[in-house]
Amino acid sequence: MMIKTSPIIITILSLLTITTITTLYLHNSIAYAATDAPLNVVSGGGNGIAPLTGFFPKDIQINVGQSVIWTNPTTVGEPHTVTFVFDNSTRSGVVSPLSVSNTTKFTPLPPGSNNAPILLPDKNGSNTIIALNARTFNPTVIDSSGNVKSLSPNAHYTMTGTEKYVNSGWFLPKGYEQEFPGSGNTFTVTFEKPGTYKYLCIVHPWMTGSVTVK
Ligand SMILES: [Cu+2]
Repeated sequence: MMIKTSPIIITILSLLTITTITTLYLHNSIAYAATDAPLNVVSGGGNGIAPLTGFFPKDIQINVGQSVIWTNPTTVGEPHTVTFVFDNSTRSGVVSPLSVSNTTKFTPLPPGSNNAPILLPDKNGSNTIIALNARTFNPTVIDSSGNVKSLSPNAHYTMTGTEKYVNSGWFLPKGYEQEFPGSGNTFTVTFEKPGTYKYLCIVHPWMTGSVTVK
């Protein structure tokens, strides 16, 4: 005897399959990882008329040793950052004042501020200084001793939990990476220490999210 499956049953079965392969489940608005596979957090999205400025999901919970991958699916070149500021004295914006005591030595004006000038070649081959903070553009880590390390675009960083500052740099949708110096299109962090790690986007400071590591 042949059993005929109705289209409705097929639809229900497909929905069940989709549900089982989803790696997140929601509880009290926190998205939990159902497996130890890397978790994707969407940064921004939308288009040039209505770009989205948020992280989706905003708050996630993962396991020790698990990785989070941030990507930017916007259809125009709208940049975002994933920036962890653990020591508030390292916080500074895209545009930051710097004083120059001689031709080479730049000193951040706010005490302890995490500033560095951007140098671009001008038409004579000399450097022109722009008062933008390179450490908001470029992937940067400041460790517990204050040592600054620049990472490559699309960096995969392992967070020890002792850092003062960890920044993805500006990351853009695929194909738009060349619009800003130091930009990539993804940022990955592996979390090795339990705790709650809050972050923001420097370009849109109201974009915030958190990673809770258990
Ligand atoms: Cu943003």
